[in-house]
Amino acid sequence: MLILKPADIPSSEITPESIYLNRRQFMGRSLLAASVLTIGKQALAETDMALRDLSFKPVTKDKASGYYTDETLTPYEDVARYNNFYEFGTGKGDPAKYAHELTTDPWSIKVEGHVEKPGEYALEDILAKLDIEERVYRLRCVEAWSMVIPWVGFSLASMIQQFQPTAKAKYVQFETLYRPKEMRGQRSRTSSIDWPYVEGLRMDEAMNPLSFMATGLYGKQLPNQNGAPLRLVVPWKYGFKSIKSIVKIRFVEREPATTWNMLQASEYGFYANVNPDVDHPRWSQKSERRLPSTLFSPNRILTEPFNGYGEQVASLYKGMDLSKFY
Ligand SMILES: Nc1nc2c(c(=O)[nH]1)N[C@H]1C(S)=C(S)[C@@H](COP(=O)(O)O)O[C@H]1N2
Ligand SMILES: [Mo]
Repeated sequence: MLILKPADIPSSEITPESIYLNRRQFMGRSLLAASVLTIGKQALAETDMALRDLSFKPVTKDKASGYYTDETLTPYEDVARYNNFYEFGTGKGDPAKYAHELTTDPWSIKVEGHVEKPGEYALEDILAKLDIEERVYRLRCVEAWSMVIPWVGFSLASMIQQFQPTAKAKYVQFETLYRPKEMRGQRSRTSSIDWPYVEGLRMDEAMNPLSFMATGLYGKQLPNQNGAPLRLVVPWKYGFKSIKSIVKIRFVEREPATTWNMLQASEYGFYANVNPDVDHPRWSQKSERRLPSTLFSPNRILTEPFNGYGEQVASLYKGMDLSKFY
């Protein structure tokens, strides 16, 4: 395959970040092709190259909103190759290897429960009414690694408003696609997860302006392994709350069941707010490995309460004992 590189950038400097920053000056597609091919994983390269450019309002570089951080972005290849998406296997490399088996078009979302406008919506009809924007968020996995990712999408609140929840809607539950034919992890007999993957938020958490639905990252459509075509991003909570490939949204009165909580309630609570003071029973949560992280440069940093978004969200939990509601 032909590898195109713009002559004026030394290949050593073709990082996903420089691609991202230069995409409007150069031919974005050939640059992406060059960088992805150097990763060496042919299957990923081909599927990622086919990802469409999205149009969106670039992030405003205002840190006070929480929508932006100037920390170094995690390179594209780490974001798209080191994943948790158990529907495709439990290894960090499995989603990038197998998620291309999933078809994401057509896609629709079922909306149920306490809403004025329940029904099944085609994803493009939902998107047509929303302002697509960019957010640069930290994502902190419960396994104590983290990334900084430039997402593209829209606020969860703006989507929820379309469905007009009633006063009885106290929580919202999300459900991932169940399609074992295309999701090999769902066919695995050793998996202990009771599919489909489900997650949930309290209504005020869902309506907080930081709660985000992503349709893309690094200016492109979401790679399947990152939860295409639509996934949640809740930056102050552990990564497992950020459910991928959503097909159902249900508005309910009581705290809904969530996958990791059902699997091991003593380790994974409903709230799952990032909290360096509450250790996971099997490991500390005081610090994290910011990816890329290697044996020789582990890039370990201290974890902040609410993943650094305390100013925006701490008030949601006023009066709650966060070691009890972990
Ligand atoms: N449906 C589904 N969503 C999921 C998961 C999963 O296994 N299945 N893993 C979660 C976990 S543990 C993390 S850390 C993030 C990882 O998102 P990323 O791979 O885009 O970085 O996705 C979350 N969403
Ligand atoms: Mo995670």
